[in-house]
Amino acid sequence: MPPRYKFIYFDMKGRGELTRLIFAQGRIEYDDYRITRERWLTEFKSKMPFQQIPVLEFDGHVLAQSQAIAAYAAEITGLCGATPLDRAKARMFAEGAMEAYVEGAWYYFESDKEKKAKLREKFENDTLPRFRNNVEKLLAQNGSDDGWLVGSQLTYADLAVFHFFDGVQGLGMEATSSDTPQLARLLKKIKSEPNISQWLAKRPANPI
Ligand SMILES: N[C@@H](CCC(=O)N[C@@H](CS)C(=O)NCC(=O)O)C(=O)O
Repeated sequence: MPPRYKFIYFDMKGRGELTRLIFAQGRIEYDDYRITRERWLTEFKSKMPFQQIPVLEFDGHVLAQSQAIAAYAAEITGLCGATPLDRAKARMFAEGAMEAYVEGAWYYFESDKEKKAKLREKFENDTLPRFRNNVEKLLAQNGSDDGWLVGSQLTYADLAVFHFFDGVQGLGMEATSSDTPQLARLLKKIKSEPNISQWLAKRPANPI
């Protein structure tokens, strides 16, 4: 019997959606347990390993830190990369994508008008084009016939990059540009993976 996974996070994509995408692609059944801020503070926060979420619980284990959870989910679904080097590269993309994503989230959640405008400027004119161009370059460097980021098959690196650009669109910005055709192809391919497209159709609608 496979373990019963319980994935605890807020009702948003944020630091949780990469694991949800990996579970979707790997057809792993899990409890997508979304909590309100109020429940977080009153019932959950003090009990979590680092007083943060996401957290994955199964078989009496409690796993925290979004990157560790995503790497574990990728491991059990065969999406982590074929060799130690590929696994390190996949992790490189997952961490890079999340670092860039978080900058977009800071902009999204900022309530002070002036600070928000500055954060948007930085994200839209620096973080986003830089990450986009870097991914395009790294796709060419990998040279996979099928256009994957690491090795010759889909890994969670592709899902991590997809998650970042999905968030970009959630912020009302253009994901790709005319200078990034390989990236545009990659995002389209991921969107049309049957397991992913099923998840995208049924997941709660949150911008980021
Ligand atoms: N390094 C951690 C950061 C986790 C984190 O910042 N989680 C936020 C939500 S995205 C959180 O738990 N916020 C509520 C709080 O800190 O009280 C990870 O990647 O999981």
